[in-house]
Amino acid sequence: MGIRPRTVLMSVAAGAALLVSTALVAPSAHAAASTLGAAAAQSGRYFGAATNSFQLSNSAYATILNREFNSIVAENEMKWYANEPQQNSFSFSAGDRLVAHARANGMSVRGHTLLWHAQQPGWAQNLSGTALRNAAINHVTRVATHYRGQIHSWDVVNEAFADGGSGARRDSNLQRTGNDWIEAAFRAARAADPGAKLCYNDYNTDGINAKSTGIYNMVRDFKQRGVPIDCVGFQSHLGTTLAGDYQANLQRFADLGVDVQITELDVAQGPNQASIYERVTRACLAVTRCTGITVWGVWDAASWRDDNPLLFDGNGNKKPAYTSVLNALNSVSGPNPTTAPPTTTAPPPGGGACSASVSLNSWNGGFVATVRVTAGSAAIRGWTVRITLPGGAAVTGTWNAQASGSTGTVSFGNVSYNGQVGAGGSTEFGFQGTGVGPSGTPTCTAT
Ligand code: 9MR
Repeated sequence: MGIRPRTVLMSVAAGAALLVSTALVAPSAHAAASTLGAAAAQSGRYFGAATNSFQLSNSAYATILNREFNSIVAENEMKWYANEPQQNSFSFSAGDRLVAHARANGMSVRGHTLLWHAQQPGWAQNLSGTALRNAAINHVTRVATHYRGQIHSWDVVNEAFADGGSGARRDSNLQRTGNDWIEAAFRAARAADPGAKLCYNDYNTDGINAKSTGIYNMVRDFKQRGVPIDCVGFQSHLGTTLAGDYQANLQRFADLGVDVQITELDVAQGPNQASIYERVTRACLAVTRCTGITVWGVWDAASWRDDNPLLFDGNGNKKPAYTSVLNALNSVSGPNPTTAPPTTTAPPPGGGACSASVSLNSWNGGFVATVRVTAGSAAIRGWTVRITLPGGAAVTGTWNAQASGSTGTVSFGNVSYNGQVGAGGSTEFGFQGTGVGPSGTPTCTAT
């Protein structure tokens, strides 16, 4: 990314800032708003900042946060390591303080983040397979349930795609539980909090490139198969240039039928800082479904980067970038973004049909079977697959399904997060065994 994380405390260079006088754009339908949140609200959008609960007790900081922003996101305190430090033992107090602060000050809350390969608690880092999948879905369910009704948008899954030209998923312990881990997380989040918008969030997606296209293809697939996704977050940790197709990239996602949000904006200090901030703001305003912008911190002293990338300096002074954002927000009074709450999809009617196919990876004395369950022309609510093993073979482990029996004909039923399959859609489970793997055609019964 060309971005240097903060490694040392920087002393703030005062006095050197060049104050550029920016021509005020005459607002047409309304008087210019004097804060970022109020200016964004003129077109129905929010303008937010990442924060940490300990920062709220710094009064200079809190004054700016409360005056300028009408949305907050936890920079760290709603991450897995923070709110489930021991398995099934939850610690919500820091996140709760942020939510209470937001409510008291009329701000909405972005939730960041339910599942991510980084900042996992140690116990989760040590899990794999079914145990990790179950723990991850339990985490999504418990956290989204705790905050039910209080979160505007959840980053359900963060940074699951690889950098570089592959456009593929990133390898991680979560990815190794099966490619359907992301959709399982979105389904669990929807069930737990039907009122929150559910987002996929990533970085290095600030233009049309291999990574953003990989995500685009996933979102298109989710929309086609009815996986509940409402929004895509573009982190926008930016350097000294901005891709010319930044807005076009937002628009192509919006055209898939999801909202888009700028979720972690910060821009390297330098001659282009103010103009890049302005262009990002204008790009969001120009995309009807771009519903809000969040900067990744209030002032430079609090940034994770050491190149002063935020809108306020360490003394709380407004930088030229602040003025460029405010003026851009004030220059546009519409169009309003889509504000309708996400549609809660009723469970599909039962009674559809399904089929199953097995692919085997065998060796002398054992095998791994991957089973694909495919719904027929109607959606299904649940499934049971029966597979007959040859004499002497036995199932020793199963993931993404509940096995009953281990020898002869074994039944595999769906688990909570993968029973619903849209018409024509499919899901996978797997099992490992000793002996020779199955060779016949499995039967599939839909419920
Ligand atoms: O700003 C966050 C920093 O305080 C943490 O140390 C870091 C840990 O990985 O995470 C930072 O926030 C990241 C965010 O959660 C996801 N996108 C990238 C952000 C910057 O690294």
